[in-house]
Amino acid sequence: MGRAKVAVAAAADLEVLEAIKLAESEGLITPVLIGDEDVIKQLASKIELNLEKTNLIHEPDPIQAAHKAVDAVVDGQADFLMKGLINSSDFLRAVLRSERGLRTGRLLSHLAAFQVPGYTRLLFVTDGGMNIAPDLGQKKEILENSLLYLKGIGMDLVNVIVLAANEMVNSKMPATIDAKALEDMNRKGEFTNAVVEGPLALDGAVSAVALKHKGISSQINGNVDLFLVPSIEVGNVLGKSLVYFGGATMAGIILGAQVPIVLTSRNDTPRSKLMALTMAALSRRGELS
Ligand code: COD
Repeated sequence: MGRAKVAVAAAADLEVLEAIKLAESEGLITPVLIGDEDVIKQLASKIELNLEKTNLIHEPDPIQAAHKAVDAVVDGQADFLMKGLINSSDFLRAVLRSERGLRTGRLLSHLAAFQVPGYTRLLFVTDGGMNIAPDLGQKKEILENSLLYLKGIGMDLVNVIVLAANEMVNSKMPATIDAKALEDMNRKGEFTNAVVEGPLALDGAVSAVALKHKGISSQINGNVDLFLVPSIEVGNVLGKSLVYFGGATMAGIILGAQVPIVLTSRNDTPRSKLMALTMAALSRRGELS
């Protein structure tokens, strides 16, 4: 695949630099580091990250660093973008700026991947990172973004559960109405490479035993690949629960922009950030295939 050039916004952070070091040594990336030069150099020497050949852009203000990182992508100096030590909303506003931003006309959305001990497949969750309270049309676009990405990395058929608190459509629970509508859209052929079922609660999505007990028939039968969640809070809490209670490793990227964008949480481990860089790098392979 070749190394991708990654512009890192507000790079003065130990875990971010550790992930960069790992990704560089795996041959995945070459970084362009934007942030406080002195702090970056100090942290780099602590972890023995060699910066001799690294393009370092001094910008101590995190928001300005995000803008300069977006500039680097727009000007062709970087292939994709990574969030460092900066608030997610501030970072995303730089991505969405109307002049020289990274919009494409599509909805941008977040896709997270989890390796969960005891669950035999990789589990994906969307959107727990960008769209706050998507309506039905936006949920459709969020699902399309994820399916496009997953097809690009080689998943020919994706088992999608549109998550809700139960299996019955209930007019007082809008998430159940949207879930049914998305299932119907798939039946009419509006999505490719997917089985889409909903509304369904989490237990039936991951356990054939739970389905049997509840008397629900499901083609997915407890083998969910992708959860489409009703709101950012559900996705965020689900993801953090998997990590903090379930010992999962998480990776997350933004889809739908001109380039893949690595959006990790400030508390993610270096390995988690490395996996997110890998997700972004794989997305380039998807574009090429
Ligand atoms: N895709 C494409 N365009 C968008 C999107 C999107 N997902 N969101 C907004 N836009 C466009 C709008 O159409 C508009 O033209 C412009 O951007 C501004 O839209 P607003 O007013 O809704 O923008 P903001 O700045 O108020 O909000 C956008 C954010 C992405 C900053 C906001 O949605 C946000 O804070 N999301 C949550 C991020 C977060 O905290 N994640 C936490 C987990 S890491």
